[in-house]
Amino acid sequence: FTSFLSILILTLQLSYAQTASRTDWFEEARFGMFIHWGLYSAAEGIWKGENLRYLNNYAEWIRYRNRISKEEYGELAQRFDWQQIHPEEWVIQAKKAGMKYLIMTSKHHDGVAIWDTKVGNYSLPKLSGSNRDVIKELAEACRKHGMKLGFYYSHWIDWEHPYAWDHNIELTKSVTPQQFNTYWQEKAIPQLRELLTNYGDIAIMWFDMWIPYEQTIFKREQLEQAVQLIRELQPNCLINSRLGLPTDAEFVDFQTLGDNVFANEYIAHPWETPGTIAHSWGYSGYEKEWKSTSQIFESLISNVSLNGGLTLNIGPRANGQIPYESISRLNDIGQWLNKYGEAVYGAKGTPLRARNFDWGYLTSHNNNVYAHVFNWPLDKKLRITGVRSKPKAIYALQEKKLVKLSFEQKGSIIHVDLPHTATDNFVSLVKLEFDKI
Ligand code: FHN
Repeated sequence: FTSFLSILILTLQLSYAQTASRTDWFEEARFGMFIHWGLYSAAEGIWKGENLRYLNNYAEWIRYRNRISKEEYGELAQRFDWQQIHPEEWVIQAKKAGMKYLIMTSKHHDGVAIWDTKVGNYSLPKLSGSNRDVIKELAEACRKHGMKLGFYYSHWIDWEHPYAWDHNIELTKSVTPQQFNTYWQEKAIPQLRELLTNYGDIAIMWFDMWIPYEQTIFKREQLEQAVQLIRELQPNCLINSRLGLPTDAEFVDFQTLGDNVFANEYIAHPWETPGTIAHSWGYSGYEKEWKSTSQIFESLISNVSLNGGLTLNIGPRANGQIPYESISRLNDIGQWLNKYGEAVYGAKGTPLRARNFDWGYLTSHNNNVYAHVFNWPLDKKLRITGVRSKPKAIYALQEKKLVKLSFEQKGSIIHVDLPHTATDNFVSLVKLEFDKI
């Protein structure tokens, strides 16, 4: 029995060590790009002249919300301007934003494969007659620019296949487990195999189901079949929690929170929030609800302060163009990260557990704590509570310079004397150096 126990402990340690090493790069990255781009991008939120942009009938859900036939929906493929479509531009923009990974919708709920799939004919290359494999081009560009590549795959909802789950706009709502398994074995698993075989190293498989698998038609062994395929073909590929398996399952590498949901407490295992810059994910025409750069940046910093990250979405148009409002925000954030990335990349929350300051958030990296000051205190005194040890020194970061600051500490409260004006017109950083935190 003793030898069995020691083998079991060793096995668990090895699997934990492997999982731990598998996610190291993800916890270093903290910031990645999500891209929603597909047939829906050509609708631009309008169907047959009706502007649907504010009715939640937008973008990637436009076919379902408007009960559009498969044939009519497929005609959108003729609107793509292939001369203008250069996926490398998306990768370059992600790099400029300081992003370290890129997750591309390979097949969304509409069931249209973006790559040149051999599983059926319902793919953008075939529907458009372009024979362009954007996934192949994207994979090549990611390798060229050192960007990790992941795929979003809608494994549960597929409006093209007669036996995929629910939301079937042309068929009965009820699909039997046997029928669903036909979809799973004939379309989903073979397509996953193509994505995991034909495009080089895949860093993330990002699935999209918002409820535990037990509440759906899935059987656990079907999901474990997908995990086994991923582990076999791409051993270092991370799997997110929206596959549907329990977050604490050994198969789940990181937790995906709700859309645009930002944590309010520290989460020990790796996690991220998928977030939008605009209202919708796919391009749905001109939008009035663009988040500000500081709103987006606060989401990133708030998540990093609680040990998480942000996967920020863009929705390019059917000519590949990224909306200007997205580019401007991504470039602002990228410029800041280029100067002060040490406070984000590989950073975590702090043992100070200090939260909800009126001026901003704390992150920590090695033995440094970074105060991200969104609201420069009018009295030029930065008050940090919950500090259990004494900092060796405190600096304001200005571009790449360190400006030493005076401070006083009473018990666990530190008052830092700040420079007269903020050190950065965006988010200012104060760095506290400790011997150990
Ligand atoms: O229904 C999808 C939606 O279109 C989008 O892809 C988001 C991204 O997280 N996921 C689902 C809604 O949560």
